[in-house]
Amino acid sequence: MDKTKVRLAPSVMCCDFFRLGEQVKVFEQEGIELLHIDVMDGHFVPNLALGTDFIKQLKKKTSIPLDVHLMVERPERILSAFPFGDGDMVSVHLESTPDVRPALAEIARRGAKPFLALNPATPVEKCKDYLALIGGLLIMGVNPGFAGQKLIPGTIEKIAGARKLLDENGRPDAEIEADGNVSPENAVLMRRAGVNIFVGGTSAVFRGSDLSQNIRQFKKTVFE
Ligand code: S6P
Ligand code: MG
Repeated sequence: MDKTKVRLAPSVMCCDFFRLGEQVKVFEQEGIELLHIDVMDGHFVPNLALGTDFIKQLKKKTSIPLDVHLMVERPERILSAFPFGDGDMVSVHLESTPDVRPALAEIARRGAKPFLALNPATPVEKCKDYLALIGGLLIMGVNPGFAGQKLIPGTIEKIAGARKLLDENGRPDAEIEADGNVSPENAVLMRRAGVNIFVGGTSAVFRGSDLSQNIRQFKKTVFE
């Protein structure tokens, strides 16, 4: 697979949990190649979401690779509880632990692609020391914790800065993922700035009731 292939990763937190199986089937039918899983611990972010048992069950039901977004304090302490492996992606936040290296190394050791996630207030330059250890950067366009927020001004410029940092430091192969208010309109600008993985939440995949139509429309507007 092209290392920086353009992909839409629906955010499972935004699914209708009473129709989860049906909605995952739609993702499979629409050729979705990544499912974004928000894990929240109530400490790193002021909310709780998706845990290890949920992810284990989901993995049994679908072969779509997972994109696990860990919004937890000290992720290195809890990584072993998560069922990720070859073909999956796992993001840890730079702000979530004093040293992010052990977590990134453990994710890679288990065959998944380590991503470094950045809160809106964290400058991209702070990633410089970790560029050799990552498969990509996850740039938050909103403060993590809740779906349905508005894009923080300056996010598009920050993405362009992240792309420049990666390219200038020998990592043109590294991916950039955008998370938070990734509407088709914002995603067009994000793509131009260097994003190749788009998290689809309430602004894209889950607006209205026709998920298939939303996915098709998003791909048509942003990918083509
Ligand atoms: C937010 C979380 C996200 C949301 C997604 C929702 O803390 O990390 O992945 O699920 O942002 O998308 P939207 O379009 O509602 O902002
Ligand atoms: Mg997320």
